[in-house]
Amino acid sequence: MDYVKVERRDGVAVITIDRQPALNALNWQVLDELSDALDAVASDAETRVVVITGAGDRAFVAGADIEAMQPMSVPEAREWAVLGQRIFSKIESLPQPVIAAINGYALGGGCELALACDIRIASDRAKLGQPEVTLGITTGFGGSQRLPRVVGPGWARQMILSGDVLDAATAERIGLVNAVVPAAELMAEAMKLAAKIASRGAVAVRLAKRALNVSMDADLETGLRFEAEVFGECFGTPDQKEGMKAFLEKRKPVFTGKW
Ligand code: DAK
Repeated sequence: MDYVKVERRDGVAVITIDRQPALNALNWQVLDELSDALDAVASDAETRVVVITGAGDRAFVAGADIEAMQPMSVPEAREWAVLGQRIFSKIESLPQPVIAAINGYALGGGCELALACDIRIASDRAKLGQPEVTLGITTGFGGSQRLPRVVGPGWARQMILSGDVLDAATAERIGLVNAVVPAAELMAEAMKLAAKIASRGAVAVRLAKRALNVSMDADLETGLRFEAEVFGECFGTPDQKEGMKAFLEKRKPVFTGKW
């Protein structure tokens, strides 16, 4: 792959988007490669957590590629939006939790990529926004749907309708990112959190992600039914037996992650 690198370390897969001359902007090839990388980690039982970041110190992803989009016809733009949405939905429904380590500009499609992740940690140099209206277009990779779910309707409307770009501190204040850390510590902090999640019961973590996803779309009754379902499923796993036994024996659990 030319633009997307995957490194695996201690149960954590780090996916790096590396197209630095264009501030890691997403063109067809980057999206294709990202899709392949996601398929590979999704089916890798050893991977407990995924971290997505951008190469270099300037950008996470500065958006969909404006040069590639500029000449698009209406059907081509629709196809482009569907492709991007399909890949970002793949992130959302990946079995493992995904952490976005936002190391710089996360604009347009870059902000939408981060929104499809479960957790967002930003460097103090990050800038986030949905500037599509400044280019005469709407969001196309899920921003109008996921941003309000993350920050609420008020800030989502302000960001998407104005195109304003937020600094990291404001993004943290409105809940767009979970934490802001010094740029030099970003990957270490993201990996620390990833390692913590990777140390938990892997089946429980995967099922919890599924239940959280259901909470975004289903009514409460359906969501509660689903929660009862996955809660029950945990009790068929060795990790539930071990986790509770270890608690009662006042020791650390040794999880296997087996179903
Ligand atoms: N696409 C292509 N190239 C980009 C880019 C982008 N999004 N962002 C930056 N670059 C390129 C620049 O053109 C420049 O290339 P060269 O001139 O060196 O060849 C290089 O990266 C460095 O950028 P700058 O020289 O501009 O660097 P600065 O530090 O001065 O400025 C910046 C950094 C991030 C503030 C600036 O580059 C910028 O404003 N970039 C555009 C950010 C942006 O507007 N992003 C949102 C893109 S729109 C849809 C599907 C998807 C989407 C929408 C609709 N449907 C199909 C409906 C998604 C849309 C977007 O993401």
